[in-house]
Amino acid sequence: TSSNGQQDETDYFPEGFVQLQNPNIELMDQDILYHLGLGSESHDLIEMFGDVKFVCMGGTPKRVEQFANYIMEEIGHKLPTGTTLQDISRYSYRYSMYKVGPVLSISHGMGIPSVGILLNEVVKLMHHARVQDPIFFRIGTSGGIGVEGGTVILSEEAVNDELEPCYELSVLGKKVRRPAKLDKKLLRELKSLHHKEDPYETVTGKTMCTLDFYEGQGRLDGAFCHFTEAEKMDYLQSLKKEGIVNIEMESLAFAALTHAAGIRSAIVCVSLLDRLKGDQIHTPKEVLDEWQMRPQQLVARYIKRYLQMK
Ligand code: R2B
Ligand code: URA
Repeated sequence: TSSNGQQDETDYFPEGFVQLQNPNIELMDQDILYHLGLGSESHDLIEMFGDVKFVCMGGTPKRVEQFANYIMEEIGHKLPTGTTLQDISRYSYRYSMYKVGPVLSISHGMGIPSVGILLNEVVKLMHHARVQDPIFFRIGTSGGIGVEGGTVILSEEAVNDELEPCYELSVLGKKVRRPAKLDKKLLRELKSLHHKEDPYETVTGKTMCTLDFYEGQGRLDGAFCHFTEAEKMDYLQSLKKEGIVNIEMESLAFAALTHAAGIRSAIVCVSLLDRLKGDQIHTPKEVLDEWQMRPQQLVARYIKRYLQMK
């Protein structure tokens, strides 16, 4: 650990347990993970989650439920007889969480605040459950820049709208900046799992994270727009020149908070459209559903390979 309390890529905590950078938690009788509907005294978190290795997050409850069913099939995991897959966080009415053996599949909602709250609680969950060296994935959707719809995009880093790889949060009224770094080795491994036969491309590049889907991503089709199409195109072209391949709304917090916690992580998104060609998502739902399986397939290949190597 370096003097600023951040870890670099290879410098993880002893024994791989997830440590909290907060002395208060150990002093509390119980830690309530409010938005997950769990607590460190009300639940046996070690028994429930101690065997977790992979945490996969996606925006919607439906997609993460689907991923849980898909990964169950892929890794050949059997639920105990008479039981079905249950949303562990159903009583929180906020996020959905499914567990399939070593894999947790959790919805994060839309935007930085939503994924940020979730990550605080999931990092604490990893700590309380004494999980060792977990790997986090965001499996998401995004708008491509010069990239066709259906393309899989692996993020090299997350940048803010000033193109800095930096997540900024106000703490006690002062801006705190944290590096939005992703794990380079994990990225290379994921890239290598693209198959030549896959009927789509898998590309890498920078991901821009915004606070809005419409004006904030230069769309002409929101309820508000005070710029021209030419200004929009200039802006998107300038992003492309800077190496930005896609735009979405969670990567900054996801990258920065996993990095700050010493957790290896990667972001795998599918592009829903090429923003250089339009703003609205016209593609039929069945096609979008098929596209959204692509990041899931790549992450499933990684998980399967990991479990086979064990
Ligand atoms: C991608 O898709 C959502 C907006 O439609 C947002 O959560 C994101 O990052
Ligand atoms: N998600 C986004 O944030 N932007 C898009 O254009 C598509 C999905």
